[in-house]
Amino acid sequence: MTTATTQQLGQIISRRGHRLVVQPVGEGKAPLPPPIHCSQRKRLPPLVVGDQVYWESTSKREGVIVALIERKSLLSRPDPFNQRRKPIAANIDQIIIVTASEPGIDLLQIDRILVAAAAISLPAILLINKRDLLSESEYQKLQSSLHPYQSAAAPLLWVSTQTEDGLTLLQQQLQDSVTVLVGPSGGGKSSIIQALLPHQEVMIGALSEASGHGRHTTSVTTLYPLPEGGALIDSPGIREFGVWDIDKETIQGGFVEFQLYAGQCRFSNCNHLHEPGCAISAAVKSGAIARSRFENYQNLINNCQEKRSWQ
Ligand SMILES: Nc1nc2c(ncn2[C@@H]2O[C@H](COP(=O)(O)OP(=O)(O)OP(=O)(O)O)[C@@H](O)[C@H]2O)c(=O)[nH]1
Ligand SMILES: [Mg+2]
Ligand SMILES: [Zn+2]
Repeated sequence: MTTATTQQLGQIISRRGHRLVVQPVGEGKAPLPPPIHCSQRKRLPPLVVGDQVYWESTSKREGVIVALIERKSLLSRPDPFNQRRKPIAANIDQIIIVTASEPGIDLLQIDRILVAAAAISLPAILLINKRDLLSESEYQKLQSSLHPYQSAAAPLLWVSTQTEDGLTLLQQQLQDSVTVLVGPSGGGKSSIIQALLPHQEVMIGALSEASGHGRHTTSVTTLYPLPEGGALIDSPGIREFGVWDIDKETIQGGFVEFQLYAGQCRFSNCNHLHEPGCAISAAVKSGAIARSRFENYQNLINNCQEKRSWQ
């Protein structure tokens, strides 16, 4: 018996501490084999949900991961408690930012996630959930504050898991792609997955009565395969999606509408802060670039590490 013949292909579908759950690859249209609980060989880097791996069986439902197949993409965020980035998920094709009027729509947080997505060249979709909670006038108001996204940064989807509004459109965006859902706790990431996959058991939490804020119901990132191909990845709600370790060019990459003005500022190294002859500032004044996006851009630039070294 050689080692090579006992190695099998699989994908990590959840991780809790050092316990990794691997979904072995199925055969054709046959139902998927049961998941295997695995440890990993020490020489491998920390593994995350979405990783494609080779594993070897050690007992009936247990195994050890022996090799990692090269990742197509890795979404991570800086960890405020240490200097390294915290990996979230691998081999993703797109990011859906899920947010809702409860617990509140934070445009700066959306822009931070858009920067993080652009930094790894992943397309993002902005999903506003809980459409059912909005009156017509609230909906109109929100639509106008989100207009800059729809016209520039990311397609916008309005969804309600309660009335099932927008779910068909959403489904069309998901086919054959691995999609990670990110956003604040209580926005409805898990509810959306549950609505799309009614036979799965997904943990959904009630908003805390007192604060109206989420309670961090999902604590483990989990991958759910879609029956038609592709997968959805549920992630724990984020309080802070920092981009302070990202450089100026990468932040600018998250503001796609600025690219139209590339090379038009008086200074070639213009930071678009307060420099004279800045084409971006002029576009904001004329209304071609949304002031809310510009202010968020300035906020991110003023807080990034690189800025500290300019001063
Ligand atoms: N009114 C309304 N409530 C919704 C909708 N979708 C989800 N909810 C409620 O919002 C609350 C939070 O939903 P979750 O799906 O747990 O939110 P989450 O984003 O997964 O939260 P974390 O796991 O903490 O990150 C639950 O009480 C849901 O029932 C919706 O379309 N309309
Ligand atoms: Mg959740
Ligand atoms: Zn400029």
